[in-house]
Amino acid sequence: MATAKRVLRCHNCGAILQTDRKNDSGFISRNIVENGVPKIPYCNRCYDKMLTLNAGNLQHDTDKDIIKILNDAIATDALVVWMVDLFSFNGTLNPDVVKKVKKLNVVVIGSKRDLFPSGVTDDMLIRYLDERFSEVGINPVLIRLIGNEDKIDVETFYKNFKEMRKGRDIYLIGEFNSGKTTLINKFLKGYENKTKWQIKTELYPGTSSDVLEIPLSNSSFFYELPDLSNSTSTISKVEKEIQKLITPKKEIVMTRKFIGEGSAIMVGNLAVLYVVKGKRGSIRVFMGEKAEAKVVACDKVDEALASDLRHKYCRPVSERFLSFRDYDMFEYELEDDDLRHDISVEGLCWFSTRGKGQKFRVLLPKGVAVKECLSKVR
Ligand SMILES: Nc1nc2c(ncn2[C@@H]2O[C@H](COP(=O)(O)OP(=O)(O)OP(=O)(O)O)[C@@H](O)[C@H]2O)c(=O)[nH]1
Ligand SMILES: [Mg+2]
Repeated sequence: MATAKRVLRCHNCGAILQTDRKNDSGFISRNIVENGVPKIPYCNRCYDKMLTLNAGNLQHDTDKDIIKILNDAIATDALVVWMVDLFSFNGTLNPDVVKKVKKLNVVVIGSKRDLFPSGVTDDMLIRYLDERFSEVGINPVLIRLIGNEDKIDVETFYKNFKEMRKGRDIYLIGEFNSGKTTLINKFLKGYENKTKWQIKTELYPGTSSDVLEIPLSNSSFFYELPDLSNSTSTISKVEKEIQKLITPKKEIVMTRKFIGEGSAIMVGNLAVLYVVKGKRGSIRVFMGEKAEAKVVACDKVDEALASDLRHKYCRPVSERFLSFRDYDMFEYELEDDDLRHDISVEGLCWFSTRGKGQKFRVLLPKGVAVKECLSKVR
């Protein structure tokens, strides 16, 4: 009598899995099979494609006008003020812009301070910003935080910036929605124009971009530049309605999940954190008040992401991601250092846990930046 054997296929390309011919379709390493075929198996080729590693490979759109304007900032040794939204920011900084402003004095302002729970101190957030900028070679001369209720005292502003700008121009940069206009409006409330120039928005010479010019003296200006591209943020990948759901309006929500190997946390269909290796432990998820995080068995994630079922799982659900080809996957192995680490998805959420040598995978829409580093809140 013949014996029946189940034929395993790659979950992505459908090729029959085999361990002998490396260059043929369906090849899966023998050691993977020997350790027990994964419940949802992928051939090596498909698996490697999913593991597009690290932010360096991401597409950062750089506006040529901004680079042109920054070249002028360099030529005049100006001061750069770089605004980042403390919720969205995960250390992903546009490398072209970094390369330019590295040569200048940079002040970093973290906006939306008010969205953080009361236990979160300024020191924690300042240290986080300092670490993220230092890591790309920018050593900020000053880091400040600002929230909705904070006012800007123009006298103090002039005093604080006097030394750093040495009578020269200030260039304000930041991504879409980072709070630049809010900052400028606060500044203008106490501003008195004692110069011979007018405040105006003008086409910057040699570009097709409008730049707001506020005269600081007869020979120096405060410029607000157009938005830096946020092409690696979840915000830029989802529909307008979904943008509203993931952007916090109230205090950032922190939920705790106790999970271990074989379980995953889904934030709508926009991020999945799989625990591939590691004992049961606490994982904190920080996100906007309208997003939801749910625990699902790792082998049920694909089902939960399937179009007919996902609305049953959790919010927010974007209709733009229909199959796993629309996602990237990253893998992180934490050190066993007992320190608090974040795996942060730009513009959406961050997962925080103590390093105990766990292995995680993160699934997220193609092109969205994810980063692992010591925690924002620790
Ligand atoms: N909670 C909170 N919200 C803020 C803060 N600063 C800005 N916002 C909000 O964030 C959104 C964007 O702020 P803007 O000042 O328009 O940011 P921008 O960088 O000028 O953005 P665009 O010009 O639209 O690219 C607005 O809804 C603001 O109300 C803040 O400190 N706290
Ligand atoms: Mg603006």
